[in-house]
Amino acid sequence: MNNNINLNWANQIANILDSLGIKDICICPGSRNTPLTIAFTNNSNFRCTSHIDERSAAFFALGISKKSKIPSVVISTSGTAVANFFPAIIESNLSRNPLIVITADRPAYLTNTGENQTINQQNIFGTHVRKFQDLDLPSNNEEGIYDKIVSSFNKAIGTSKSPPGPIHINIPFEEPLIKNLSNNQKTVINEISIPKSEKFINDNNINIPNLNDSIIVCGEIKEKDSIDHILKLSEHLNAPILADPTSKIRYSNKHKNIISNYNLFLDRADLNLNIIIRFGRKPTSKLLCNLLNNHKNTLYVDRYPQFNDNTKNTIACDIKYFSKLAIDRTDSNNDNNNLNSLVSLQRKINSLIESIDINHNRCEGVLINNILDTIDTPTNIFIGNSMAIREMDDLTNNINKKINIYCNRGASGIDGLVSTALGISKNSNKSNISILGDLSFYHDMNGLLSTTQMDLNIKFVILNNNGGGIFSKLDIAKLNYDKFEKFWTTPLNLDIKKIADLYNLEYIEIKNHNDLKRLNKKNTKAEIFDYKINIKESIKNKEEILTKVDKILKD
Ligand SMILES: Cc1ncc(C[n+]2csc(CCOP(=O)(O)OP(=O)(O)O)c2C)c(N)n1
Repeated sequence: MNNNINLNWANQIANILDSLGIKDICICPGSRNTPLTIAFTNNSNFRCTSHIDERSAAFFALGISKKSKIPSVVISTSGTAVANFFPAIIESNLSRNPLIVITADRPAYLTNTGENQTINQQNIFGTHVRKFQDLDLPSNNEEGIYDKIVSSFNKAIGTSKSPPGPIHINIPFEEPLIKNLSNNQKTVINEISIPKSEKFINDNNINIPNLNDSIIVCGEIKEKDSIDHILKLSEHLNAPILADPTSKIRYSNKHKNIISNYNLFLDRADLNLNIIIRFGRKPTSKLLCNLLNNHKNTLYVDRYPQFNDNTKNTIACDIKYFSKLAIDRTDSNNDNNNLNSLVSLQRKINSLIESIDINHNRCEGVLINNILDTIDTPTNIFIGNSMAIREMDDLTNNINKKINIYCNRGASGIDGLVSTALGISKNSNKSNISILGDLSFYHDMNGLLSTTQMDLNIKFVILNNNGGGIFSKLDIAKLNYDKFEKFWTTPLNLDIKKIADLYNLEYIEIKNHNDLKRLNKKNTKAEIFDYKINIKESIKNKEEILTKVDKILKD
């Protein structure tokens, strides 16, 4: 038998993935994955990084894929290591980002025998992956591997029926795992043509309904090139665009039709809606989601409108294709009063939102708006969940900057956010800023180790309200329950400066508006900006803003 059968097998897998254009490989330490680790690290076409914590590793890989749209790979040993990939797999699935998870395994005959570090890894991620592919034990017959890897890869990048997402390839290895480092088998990949992946094709026979008296709602949209088409459609229909922070439209195009602060006034707008045209995932604003759910005629346009969405009236189509067709096939709608109604409300409060700064009103949303004002270079912003995204939604203006926005809103976990942001900053020549709550930051503190191992140009801005500030806005907070703090807010009482010291990172406390200028300073190292804020004070200050908004809207 060939001495290096495991390594040859692993090399073949690595070569196939190389030929498919994969570049980034996140590898977690272990014994069973030794042949894989050698095969991938020995191939100079790959950028391999090492990660101790599998949960962080998978989110880091997800972050890379989010930006590049090319699947990145995360590799682990067998056992509970595998299970630590689960949160990132769920996020990758629901946020439609490609991810390839490769797990080493013990031979199947050892499952349920009490053997060390042996668990049942078959289909462990269930319906959360687009495909589970188990490989046979390594042998000299490598023929089958090629089809299995390529068909799995095609599921990861998306097909005509399902969006991009995670796939799981499980690879059992027998001992001895490795005998020497030499690869004694020539790879044959170059002689095999790589099949074209299945492409999504827009249907020319789409039926465009009556789009008069409409509004356009944009949730998280990934394709930047849709934005101009949405603006043109909005102009054609005189339809206001209610743009979620994650829509890529709110901060990259200043336009009179874009409404940014609807969450503050949507319930006061005088709307006469025939139809709501919806692009992207459901928006952050509860008010807006309620409108979408309650309106009889919401049209959802998306390549995969049935994926994790309950909207009944749908068109399966690219946004830009639909927009072009809609402009061609409908008359312009000059008397759409919904535009006037929302634009006049938005205009009334614009100067208030523009004028508030953290020197005069300390709260999370004002800080985020001030950050957006301050940024003067092309920037990737990764926005965290909980208050970060909600306050961003409430209190940020429509601006025109080179900002690309990212988030983990697939399942809205507060886990893995540090690592996802770090993954986005990898291979990036832009500025990178990640705005996270202190609990979210703590939750993935392990991920920070990567900042000591690679040049990652990223600035973390911590909304440090000492625990889950969002819970102070819940009904339970008003009931004076004496265990509220311990079981909901869960204050950390940690000194973030010491976390920065642990990882040898720059620490800056944001005391006033002037401190934000430092966000424009180039640095190849990660930095932590600590915005300390008392949650009670923050809630009071936000209420002050809402009272002013009320007054302005009534005048
Ligand atoms: C993995 C995970 N665990 C728990 C939750 C529930 N949860 C939602 S928000 C939140 C608190 C977040 O606190 P922080 O990150 O400090 O943000 P803040 O609410 O203060 O803005 C928690 C625990 C979650 N979304 N994800």
